[in-house]
Amino acid sequence: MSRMQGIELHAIDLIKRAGKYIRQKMDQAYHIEEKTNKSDLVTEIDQHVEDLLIRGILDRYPDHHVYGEEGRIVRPDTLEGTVWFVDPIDGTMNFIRQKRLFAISIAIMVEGELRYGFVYDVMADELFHAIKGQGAYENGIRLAPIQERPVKEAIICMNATWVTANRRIDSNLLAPLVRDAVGVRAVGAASLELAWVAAGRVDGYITMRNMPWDYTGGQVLIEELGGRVGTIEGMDMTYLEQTSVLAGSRQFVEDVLTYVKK
Ligand code: 2AM
Ligand code: CA
Repeated sequence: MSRMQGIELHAIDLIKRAGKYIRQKMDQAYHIEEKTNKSDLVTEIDQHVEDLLIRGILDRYPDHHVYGEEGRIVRPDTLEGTVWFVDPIDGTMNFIRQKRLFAISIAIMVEGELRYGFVYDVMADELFHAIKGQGAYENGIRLAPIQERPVKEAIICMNATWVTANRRIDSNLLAPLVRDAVGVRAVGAASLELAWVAAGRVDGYITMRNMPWDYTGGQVLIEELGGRVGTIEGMDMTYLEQTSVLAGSRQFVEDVLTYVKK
């Protein structure tokens, strides 16, 4: 077996072990800190899980790079070589307040191409994973291609922030989506919302503020199932900075772009 053939199993093993650690620690007292604002939180569990994942990756692949949310290792500033995008707990607010609906998200990029994506719903014990060109799976069962749906037939995952006054987009542009869609939901964990698009539980995900560790795991899942992931301006991702995210079937994404470009 070549070094890269085992990478999927290695990633899954690390994710499952990290999930077990989180479930063991989550009912004990832990320290919580605010990062940029009151909704951007980190706990010592996020930090320790990122440390566990980094160690597990670099022990086996010392020449790989890790782009992690909690900055426990210097982030690469290019996409050269093999880059692991790691979010140890996506949906930290849910983790702290709801004790569910948070995920471990990992994506592996090789020479600029996203090849592997993993999103693990820790409390539901649901692992979504995809390998480019080899299918996308929910707990080992192959997922069907994403159904094409226009906005008028879609359930959209979107936080209400973006239809109230905000710094990133004119709220009048996104409000008509809420009016026209079949329903709107907000889970509070970007990677899970993207995994749910892949699994056909919802039809699209829109946010104005994600980082690469939030969306890359889910991006691999969605693209492998024929869907699209890009920015709200209709551009491709550039992966090293904060970005908007518009994800769903080709038809959903094209339809949303007609609302936003009005
Ligand atoms: P996190 O819990 O890993 O921070 C909440 O709406 C979603 O947005 C979560 O996926 C959350 O990820 C992410 N998020 C929260 N604050 C963010 C920020 N300042 N920049 C980018 N993503 C953020
Ligand atoms: Ca996180």
